[in-house]
Amino acid sequence: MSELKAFIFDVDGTLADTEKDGHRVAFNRAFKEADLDWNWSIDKYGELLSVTGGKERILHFLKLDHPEFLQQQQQAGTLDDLIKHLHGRKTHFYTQLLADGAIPLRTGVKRLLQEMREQGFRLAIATTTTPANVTSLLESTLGKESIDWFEVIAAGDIVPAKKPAADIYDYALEKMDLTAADCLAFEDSSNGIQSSMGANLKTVITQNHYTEDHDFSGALVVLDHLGEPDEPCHCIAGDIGDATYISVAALTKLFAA
Ligand code: XBP
Ligand code: MG
Repeated sequence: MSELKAFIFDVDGTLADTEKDGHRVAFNRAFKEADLDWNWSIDKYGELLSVTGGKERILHFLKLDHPEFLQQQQQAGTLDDLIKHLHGRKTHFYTQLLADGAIPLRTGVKRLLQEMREQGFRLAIATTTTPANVTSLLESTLGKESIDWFEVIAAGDIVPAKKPAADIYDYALEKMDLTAADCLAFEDSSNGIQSSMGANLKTVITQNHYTEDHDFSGALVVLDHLGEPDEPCHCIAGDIGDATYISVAALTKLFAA
């Protein structure tokens, strides 16, 4: 029987609802600064989220909506530099938004992280986003010292293939010298659960506005959020018994089921 030793968290959509009012706004600011008349609406961005990674998402958008512009950039040999520049400026605007406190943690995240630490569980992060975005989110919501709560912050380009590939979770497990059987993952999207389950990790889903219609087959449980004692969570799939919020005790029970 495996023993639960560690929790591995996705970031965007899981620790915080960062996409609609964070990343999307930052992309649009970067496009405006570059005098590009691209503006990603909430719905458009929801479609583009099917591709993980900001640089990959810009390329996907150009292929879909601006093939001529894309071809011009490719022929001029300037495409990679343009995407890297736009993404770098987007990251600047995004980390500025975080520093201004624009994006809070999702319900239950701070409480559960503190409970996990008090009970001696090991913590890690496995995300597609850029490392600077992770440290900025942690600093702005939990304080600078919270970066050290996570033994491994596996993020962005550190692995060759982004989610839904399992690379980022395999990398985190390897760095922690743990097997998937020792851990539980937290995710919010279909790309995310494909990645975590691709690494054979049992996975808890907290869905959000962009992912509520995603396929979460195989998840241990699908929730609207992690809940608080005074703010019950709701089980969309799976079973948390009579628990009304996610605690370490509830997770241990789910893990052993
Ligand atoms: C979400 C992503 C990221 C962010 C944007 O990552 O796919 O690409 O949308 O961040 P996860 P970057 O859910 O794995 O945390 O622009 O830095 O990629
Ligand atoms: Mg996510």
